Amino acid sequence: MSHPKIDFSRSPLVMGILNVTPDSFSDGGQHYAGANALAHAVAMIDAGADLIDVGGESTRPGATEISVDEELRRVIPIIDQIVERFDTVVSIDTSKSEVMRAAVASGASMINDVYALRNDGAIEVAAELDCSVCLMHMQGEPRTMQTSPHYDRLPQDILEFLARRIDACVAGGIRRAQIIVDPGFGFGKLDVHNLEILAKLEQFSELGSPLLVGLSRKHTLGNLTGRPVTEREAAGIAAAIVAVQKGANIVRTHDVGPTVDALAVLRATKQFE
Ligand code: 7PJ
Repeated sequence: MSHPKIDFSRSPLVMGILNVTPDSFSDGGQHYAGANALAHAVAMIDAGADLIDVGGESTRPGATEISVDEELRRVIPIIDQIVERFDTVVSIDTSKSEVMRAAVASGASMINDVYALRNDGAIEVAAELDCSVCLMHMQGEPRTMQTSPHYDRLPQDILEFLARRIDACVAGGIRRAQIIVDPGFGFGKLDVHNLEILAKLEQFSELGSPLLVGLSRKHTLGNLTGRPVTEREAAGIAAAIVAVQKGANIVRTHDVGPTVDALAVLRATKQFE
């Protein structure tokens, strides 16, 4: 398959979020309609996004589930349009194996699954497609995950989950080099959990896979700053810088331009360390 590969030699990479959902928590569905979605993708690519993560189903608590057909109607046209115009890596944010297959056929080269390929058929399809996969930790499931999350030890509980998922994926035929891991900030985690995981992020390097983090606009940043979802950009950039200094390779964000700028400063200082 001739889709662009993720170039980790240019790490840290910035992944721009493209929600094509009418009910996403962070942007209220403003990029939902076709022309708006493409314009937003173009703006993020112009701002320096290395990857675009296309998602058709909201995972926020209380979001309604949608059918495979509806998800395909949302994501496939925009993937086609991005791939036709740009070499930027397209990631498909889905947990459904049918959507994974169709998105990769359209030119996506990464699967970003908040269920870490735990749904039926997901590992088999990802192995067959031989594309990059992001395995994210989530405790519980989106509808109820924030009710009473509990951890015995952090970050060990999450490291153990991810290590088991890596093993299951490799046993299922996914090449280890294709695997990316993600602690899943906000997915079955209280503020204290998110902050402890961020503080101890270096430990994720023991998994031996590139690390993706997504803190952009999340509740913990709102609680730390007292700011609504539209005013969390600065907090998100600070969180991204902390994460990259502790080893994150990909930053998933709504605010691509400012994140790219902030990482340019960090990169410029790194050469003298
Ligand atoms: C994440 C995600 C994340 C990965 C969402 C939001 C909620 N995928 N999808 N990591 N979050 N890999 O964007 O606020 O943290 S949806």
